[in-house]
Amino acid sequence: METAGKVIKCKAAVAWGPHKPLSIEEIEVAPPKAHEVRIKIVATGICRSDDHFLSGAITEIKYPVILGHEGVGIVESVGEGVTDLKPGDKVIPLFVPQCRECRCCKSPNSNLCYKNDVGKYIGLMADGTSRFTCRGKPVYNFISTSTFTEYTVVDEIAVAKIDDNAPLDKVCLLGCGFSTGYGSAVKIAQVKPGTTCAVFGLGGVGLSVVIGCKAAGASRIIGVDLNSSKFAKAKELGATECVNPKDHNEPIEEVLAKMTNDGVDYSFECIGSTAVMVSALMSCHFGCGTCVIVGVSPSSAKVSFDPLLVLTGRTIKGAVFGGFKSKDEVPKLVSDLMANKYSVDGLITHRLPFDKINEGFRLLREGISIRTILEF
Ligand code: CND
Ligand code: ZN
Repeated sequence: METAGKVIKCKAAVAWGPHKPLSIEEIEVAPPKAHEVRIKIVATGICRSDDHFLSGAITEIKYPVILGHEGVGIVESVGEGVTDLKPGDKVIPLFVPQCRECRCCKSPNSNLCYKNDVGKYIGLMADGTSRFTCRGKPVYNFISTSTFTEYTVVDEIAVAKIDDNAPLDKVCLLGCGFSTGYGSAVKIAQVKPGTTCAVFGLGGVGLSVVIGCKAAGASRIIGVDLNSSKFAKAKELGATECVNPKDHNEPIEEVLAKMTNDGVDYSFECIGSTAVMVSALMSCHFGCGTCVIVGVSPSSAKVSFDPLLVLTGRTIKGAVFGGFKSKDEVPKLVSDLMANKYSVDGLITHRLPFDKINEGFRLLREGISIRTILEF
């Protein structure tokens, strides 16, 4: 392409600090260095995790930064040494990379590549530098991806090539929300047919857990949310019942215990509230229940619970990105979507032009949207 090797000037939503709206700015995106890939982003979703940084709930991140981690795009150019991608390839950036060399990548039981930036928030390429500048200042990247920009640069271990015919206006959700929720049910909990599940938090992630529980053959899927306007959609996607804790005087774990003969087989926390994490743990059966933590909690949050809860036989576990080994498994998730093995249509409630990104965040904060897809 004629832009290869040159600095590209383009539009991006820059976060200059917490508690401020994103600012649409012209930025410069440097060409990819060795083992890096420059991508033209076509569509990106807004996930609650992006909002954790804007709202100041997670404080470790450095500014200015370009957020966004649920995107899809087309390779513009590749740096030296990149052998598995070429300009024109359709790709999904991966917020959990897969280097295939570290202990996690070599273990069948982990997907958290050592080269991930989740929780560390260093915000730089593998070589320790940034490819973005705005108004003469370097701009940090976000968990190996940065998709709130027309062009981004990622390390080759943080991008997966997908089918040439993939529907780009949908598959961006496989970059985070859908895969995270679906994998939490089918891969981390390994929900079995005929079982009972409770899903706390019916946003894009929780509803994807619902889709996963249904696909796995659960016979009861109980949605739990403080916002009852989420219930219709949850039922459409597979929830068999929904409960609003506000409608009950007893704690939600007691309500669920009564409904399920002493507790569910699997509970999922998809909110990021430490109080709900404990409720979710107490909601699963004392002898054979499994609780999966999916939500991301604020910086310095701590969970405390009676150890007897697990001593009696409960299991508590968690995962990022649904436990999927990203570079290997995202292309398969895309193929399965194209083969109609599942659908993400129900998760997409809004579409907006990229410039309306702050409106997209408002819809999420006010509990109106599930996923807004921003299109360039
Ligand atoms: P979203 O905000 O859309 O959904 C959260 C839902 O929880 C909303 O429907 C709320 O009404 C509901 N809720 C809030 N508080 C309570 C409560 N106390 N009891 C019951 N319901 C409540 O968020 P999302 O679906 O985009 O993301 C959910 C979480 O998952 C969030 O913490 C995000 O950061 C995290 C996440 C994790 C991962 C991962 O890899 N593990 C990846 N992406 C996002
Ligand atoms: Zn996410």
